[in-house]
Amino acid sequence: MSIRADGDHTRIVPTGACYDCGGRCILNVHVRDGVAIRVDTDSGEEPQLRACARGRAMRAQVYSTERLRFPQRRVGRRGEGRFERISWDEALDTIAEQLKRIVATYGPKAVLAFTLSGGVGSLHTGNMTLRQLLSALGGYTSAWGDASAEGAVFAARSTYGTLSNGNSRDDLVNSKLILLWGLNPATSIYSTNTMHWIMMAKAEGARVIVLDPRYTNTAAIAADQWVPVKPGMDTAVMAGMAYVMMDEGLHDQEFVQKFTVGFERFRDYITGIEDGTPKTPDWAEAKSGVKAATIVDIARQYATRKPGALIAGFAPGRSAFGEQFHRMACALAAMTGNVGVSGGGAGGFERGAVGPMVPPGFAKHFEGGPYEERLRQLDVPRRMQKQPHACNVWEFILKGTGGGYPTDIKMAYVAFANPLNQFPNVNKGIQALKELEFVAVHEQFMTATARFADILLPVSTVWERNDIARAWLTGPYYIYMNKVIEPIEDVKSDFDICKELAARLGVNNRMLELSEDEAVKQLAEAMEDVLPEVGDYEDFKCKGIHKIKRPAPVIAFSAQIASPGENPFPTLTGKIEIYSEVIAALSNPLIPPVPKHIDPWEGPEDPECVFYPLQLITPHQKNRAHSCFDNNPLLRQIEEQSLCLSAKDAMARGISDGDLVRVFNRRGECIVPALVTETIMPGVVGLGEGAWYQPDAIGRDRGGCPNVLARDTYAPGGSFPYNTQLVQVERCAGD
Ligand SMILES: Nc1nc2c(c(=O)[nH]1)N[C@H]1C(S)=C(S)[C@@H](COP(=O)(O)OP(=O)(O)OC[C@H]3O[C@@H](n4cnc5c(=O)[nH]c(N)nc54)[C@H](O)[C@@H]3O)O[C@H]1N2
Ligand SMILES: Nc1nc2c(c(=O)[nH]1)N[C@H]1C(S)=C(S)[C@@H](COP(=O)(O)OP(=O)(O)OC[C@H]3O[C@@H](n4cnc5c(=O)[nH]c(N)nc54)[C@H](O)[C@@H]3O)O[C@H]1N2
Ligand code: SF4
Ligand SMILES: [Mo]
Repeated sequence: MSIRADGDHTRIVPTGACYDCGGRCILNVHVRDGVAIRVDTDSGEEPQLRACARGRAMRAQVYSTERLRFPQRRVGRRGEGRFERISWDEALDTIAEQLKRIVATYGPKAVLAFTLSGGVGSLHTGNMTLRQLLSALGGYTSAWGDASAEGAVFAARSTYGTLSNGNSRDDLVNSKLILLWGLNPATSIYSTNTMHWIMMAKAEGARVIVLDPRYTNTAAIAADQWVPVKPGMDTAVMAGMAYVMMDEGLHDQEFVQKFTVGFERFRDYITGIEDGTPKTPDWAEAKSGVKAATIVDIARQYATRKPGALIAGFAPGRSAFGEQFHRMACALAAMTGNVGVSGGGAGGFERGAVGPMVPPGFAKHFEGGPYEERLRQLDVPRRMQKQPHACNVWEFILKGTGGGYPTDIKMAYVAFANPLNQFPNVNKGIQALKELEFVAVHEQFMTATARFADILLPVSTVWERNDIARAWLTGPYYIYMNKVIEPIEDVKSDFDICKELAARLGVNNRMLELSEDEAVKQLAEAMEDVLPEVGDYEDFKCKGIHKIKRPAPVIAFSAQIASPGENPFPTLTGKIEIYSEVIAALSNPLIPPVPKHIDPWEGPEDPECVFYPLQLITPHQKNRAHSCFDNNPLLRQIEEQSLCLSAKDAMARGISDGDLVRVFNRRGECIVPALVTETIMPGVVGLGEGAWYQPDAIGRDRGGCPNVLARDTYAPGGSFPYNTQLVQVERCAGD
């Protein structure tokens, strides 16, 4: 087994990967008499996969006194949070009965499966547990839309025909210029070792530019230049850069001619031939707050300091027209000839070619395909006819077929997710959850969503079961997540729960008939690359880690660039589609076929600014993985939940550092301490995502959950606009 003895009674169990936290690292857990007593991390061969603060605080997570330890049934009103202990039999019987009743009365589509990013491995995920069960029962409704990166997904599909657009991270050492556009890997990890490779690149002489409304940890550590940009206005800056390159003849005309389609139409937009407005640096300055001279300077740097990697972070894409940000980044990468070359970067979704997050069957659904299939992927209204968008799922529940949606939802089944906290518009979410006939939740903690359960089942953590994890986005390795300890008290894994429910419901499902070990092995087999790479499976389990050795970094599209005749891009035209025929067929002016800047709703030019003059962004925080770890006492000491605002905006409102402030808009309000700082640009405020929603007696959120304020309107291409919101802030009188 996966165990090394160290002389006394302590076993060291190699495991790793915590939550959907931005990384996947190695944890070596010391276990004595069945109790995890200490956590170590990778000290093996380079590059090491070393744990962050959160990983090192996992013991406090697993053994937290706040863990749910037994099944519970709601007493009191739904959402009130009053429960009584019941037996597993009673709990599972109730869920089985309700599922049967609802499916028999309304059909299987009345059951909404809420499974999000709580599952880290391969087996212990929504797809392999709850969705297997519900499929066997006849089906279910699920919402579509990737809360992280739907804008990047849209851009990658439409421009390149694949989500695997990323060079492996070790290739950064070959870059002469790195643009971190809305990216803060010192905090968000963004694949274990991203920061490591950025620092290695710097040591080799690379110049790093960070474009972010906040002066982040990454900017402080790595940036040669920090460029604050107004949220949602990044595409204007990019358009200004494109203008400079075209005007000064700095773009790579030969590359453009050979490998792209539609550059001329993009040029017509940029130069203003199309709409009468040239996208000059002055035009971009007026929108973005970035000086025209700076835009000229960055454009020249990116066009001449080659190769250059422009990494377009997911966050600016989580905005009103997020897909345009990512499409425009791809266009700039292509204009400068940085696609398919070492040290460059293509933009897009940037999943690495080796060790990506590819569950079985994923590639078939999301890559390439004939015209009709591509149209189906990009046509949001058409997708909405079948499936709700996760961004406005509460509206969908509330209105149902009466509001033109495809189904009436009667039951929510939640596992691996905390949607009330993590989806936009918490107050609407509360109304929606109250409307349902039945709510079942599997959870580790009493989260905002768990409080709305009728039946609440306690589940295991990653340390209490076996699984396999891949890298987060990119990285050449696999982790065998060995079970470290027996499950605490009376908790079960989601897999075991679904097996027991399948038996009660008398439904057959191949996956749910296997043992945990067999199921993990089968998934390893289904993931094609894993077994050939790891070789001896038992040895892989024993070591807990397999790092793939490669002679050189993997460069996305290198084959397409090396021999274009033989290797077309996986698009309809075989080229990089700066202009997309498929998008043009949508005939939606808000999704133009060439990338464009479109002023966001709730941006600096929205009339709502009179009432709510500040742009709110909701970054991911060092001390949490979304809402996970928020209640971890060790991590609480790292960062307090507070509203970040500039000294200028604070002074204008008579706010001092540490004062309690009220952040509000038409959708809700949060009361949190203010962090007055020079590290955020005036006009913009920041409230970290993932803080637990904690309403006080009159319904004001005291936890600082930004989704109380968030607008539940998805972008035309499907992005969640978490970073597009207007708010007002005022000093909070009284307590
Ligand atoms: N305002 C704002 N909101 C955001 C974002 C933002 O930037 N701003 N980011 C979005 C992004 S990128 C994401 S990915 C989503 C994440 O959205 P969610 O996936 O809903 O986020 P988590 O808070 O990680 O919730 C996962 C829940 O699963 C539980 N869990 C963990 N392991 C298990 C398990 O084994 N079984 C079960 N049953 N439960 C488990 C955890 O306790 C936790 O409550 O949030 C989105 N929300
Ligand atoms: N510590 C930590 N790490 C995480 C997570 C976590 O919860 N905690 N979650 C993981 C997950 S699931 C995901 S999807 C990723 C998300 O990773 P990201 O999307 O990269 O994370 P964010 O922190 O939201 O945003 C990165 C930076 O973008 C800036 N930003 C926000 N809006 C804009 C904008 O409009 N323009 C520009 N130029 N910059 C903007 C923010 O100030 C922030 O510094 O992180 C992963 N890593
Ligand atoms: S980045 Fe994620 S997997 Fe790595 S130690 Fe931190 S929480 Fe754990
Ligand atoms: Mo995410």
